[in-house]
Amino acid sequence: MRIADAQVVVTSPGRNFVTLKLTTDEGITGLGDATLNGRELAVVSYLTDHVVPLLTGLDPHRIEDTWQYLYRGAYWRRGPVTMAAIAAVDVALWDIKAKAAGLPLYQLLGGASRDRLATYGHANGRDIPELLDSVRQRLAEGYPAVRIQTGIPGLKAVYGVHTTDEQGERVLHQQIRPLVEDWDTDAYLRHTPAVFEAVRAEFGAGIPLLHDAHHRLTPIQAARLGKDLEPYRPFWLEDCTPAENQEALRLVRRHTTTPLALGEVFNTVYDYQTLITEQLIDYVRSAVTHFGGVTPLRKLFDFAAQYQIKSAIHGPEDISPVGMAAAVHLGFAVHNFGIQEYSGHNALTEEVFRHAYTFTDGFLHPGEAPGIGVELDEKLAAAHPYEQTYLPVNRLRDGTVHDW
Ligand code: CS2
Ligand code: MG
Repeated sequence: MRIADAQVVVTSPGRNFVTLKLTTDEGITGLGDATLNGRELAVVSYLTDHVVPLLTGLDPHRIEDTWQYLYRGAYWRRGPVTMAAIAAVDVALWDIKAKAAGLPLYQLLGGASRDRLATYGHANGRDIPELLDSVRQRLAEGYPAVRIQTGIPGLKAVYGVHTTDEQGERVLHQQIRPLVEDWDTDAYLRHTPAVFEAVRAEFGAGIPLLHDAHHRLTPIQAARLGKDLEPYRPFWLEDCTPAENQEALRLVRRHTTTPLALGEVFNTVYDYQTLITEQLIDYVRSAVTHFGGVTPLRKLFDFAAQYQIKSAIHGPEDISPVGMAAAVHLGFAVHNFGIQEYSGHNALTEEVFRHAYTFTDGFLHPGEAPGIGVELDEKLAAAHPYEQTYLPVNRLRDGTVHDW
């Protein structure tokens, strides 16, 4: 068998997605997600201009070799654009191989290690009463765990809380320039324990509560928050401090027993090396799409398992159903599965990407369709072309740019 064709499909059924579609000379197709939120066209070019010309004629069964060829052959290694492009090829090849075997992908990854995948959903509110309603909705949908994010008194717009326009419509991203959100760390540090207090008072001690600090704290501020949240026993505190300097987590770890999750912006194992070997975190967050595919992410999970660290694959709505399907197959097979983030997608996206994975009462199952189990409706995809969007930018009260 040989790769006969490679297409990059860009579509925006409510938000932008980039998908690679490979077709073999025997007519088997494979899909891979290459979506990098806010920088989608960079990956489109990397694939179209530099990778697709190399794929035709290759043996699709040589997944590891193709991965190494694209990683080492580029000379310029790592980074989100490169690894998203390589991820799309990797997942599409796994899709082809599993389809050729007539098996769902998880069967090629060692088979099922569980019956279903526990997920967590996003609950948010501009204030605490609105958050409590949102938690109630997620629990009613069956989510076994909930991430809680709120607005901060005195701040206009904050990560994780839907920004709405004058008509109350959710503003996702500015089309022309990034939305500017505001930030005040001290206000956030004072407010967040009160949020946990209110949710615990309303829903009790039994619900796993997660929170995403979204890279906004210094290590000592992260230590402070981790410690202040201990009485509420969070399931985890995510991205508590920017971790390009992995040693920063040593300081946080010294001060708090709150479990730490990190790494959705990481794209190779080297980003995690100290964090894992010194057990500075408890969950690794990279998505299949941003980490170079199933091949390297499986290796990361096996490395992390030696240090009792678990998977928690990134799964917001900007990971397409193709990327989500790959995540569900991998999470179903690995032993050290932790939890799967799942925000779901809007109805139109579900029509463009028909998938075999199911979400039932808070749990995911990959389904038994051969491959990753996703079909792309190219005609419907073409009817919703790319729209320029940016992720928001954060500024402090004095105007200084801050991590968003
Ligand atoms: C967030 C993401 O889901 C999360 O944990 O950090 O929603 C993140 O903000 C987006 O993926 C950025 O595109
Ligand atoms: Mg996050």
